[in-house]
Amino acid sequence: GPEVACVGETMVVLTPDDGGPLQHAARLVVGVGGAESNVATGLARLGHRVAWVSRVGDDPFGRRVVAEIAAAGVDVDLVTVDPAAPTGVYLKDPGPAGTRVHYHRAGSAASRLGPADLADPRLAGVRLLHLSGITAALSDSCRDLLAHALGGRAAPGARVTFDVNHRPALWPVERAAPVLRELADRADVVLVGLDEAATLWGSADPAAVRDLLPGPELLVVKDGPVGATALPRTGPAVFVPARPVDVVEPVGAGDAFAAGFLAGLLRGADLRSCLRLGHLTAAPVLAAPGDTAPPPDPVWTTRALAWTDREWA
Ligand code: KDG
Repeated sequence: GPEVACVGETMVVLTPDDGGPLQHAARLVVGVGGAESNVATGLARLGHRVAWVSRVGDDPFGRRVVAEIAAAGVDVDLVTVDPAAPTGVYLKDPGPAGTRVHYHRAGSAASRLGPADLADPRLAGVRLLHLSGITAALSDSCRDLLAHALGGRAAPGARVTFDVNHRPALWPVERAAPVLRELADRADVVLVGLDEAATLWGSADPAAVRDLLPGPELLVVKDGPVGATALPRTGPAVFVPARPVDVVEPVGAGDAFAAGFLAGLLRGADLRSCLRLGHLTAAPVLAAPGDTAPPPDPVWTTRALAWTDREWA
């Protein structure tokens, strides 16, 4: 069975092929995007056995989503085809102030996920159960699923990992902030961006985020090109700087970082190595246009994990 299960919605994503504004686009490129399935893809490419749990519509886009994720080596046996609702879609609208997203996902098949989707006995043996705050914005049944999983009822022996993933296009910050804080505080391992924590909760630094979230055994605060800090509940915080990357498109980099970090946890690595593996896995996604990218060469990864701090920086 799988070592990890990642749970959440994945959509078809349509992007203007010329990189211009959506309003004037003549052609859209079809891709697949979803935060949790991006994490699953990253973990599979790093050699881990990982399942993606979700719902898709009984439609061509649903079949495309499942086929692409399966092609990356992810177990899709626990994906339900739900004939009662469509697969979600989102559009990217590139503009001078960055890319805006437009969602067509209200009432999607994945918004009908609920606790029953976690009842399969194959999930009982996973070591990590990965969730994100996106799911909290989708529906009441999705919030029930998160409560069920964070209560340890889906996979009793698993550590529950939670990426806060605030998506401003899904819900206003005033509604998201208390919900995401409450959910994150009940997870075992939490990942959050420092900018995201500042937007949601006004936190200025990693220690301030830790004060707001005393529950998790481990908190990871990511600060983009600066680096990332792991703050265990007991013991000193560990900071690892990011290495310079020529950024092409950042979407998906947080998910790749999560995949690398979680792979480190699965391998029993120390926190510094987990953070390094996060950065090393995020780098190729930052340097590529899509949501995912092939992982770094394992020979190079092994070497980079053994470097001294000076060699790394
Ligand atoms: O992390 C990347 C995701 O944001 C993207 O793939 C789309 O899952 C998505 C969402 O809900 O925004």
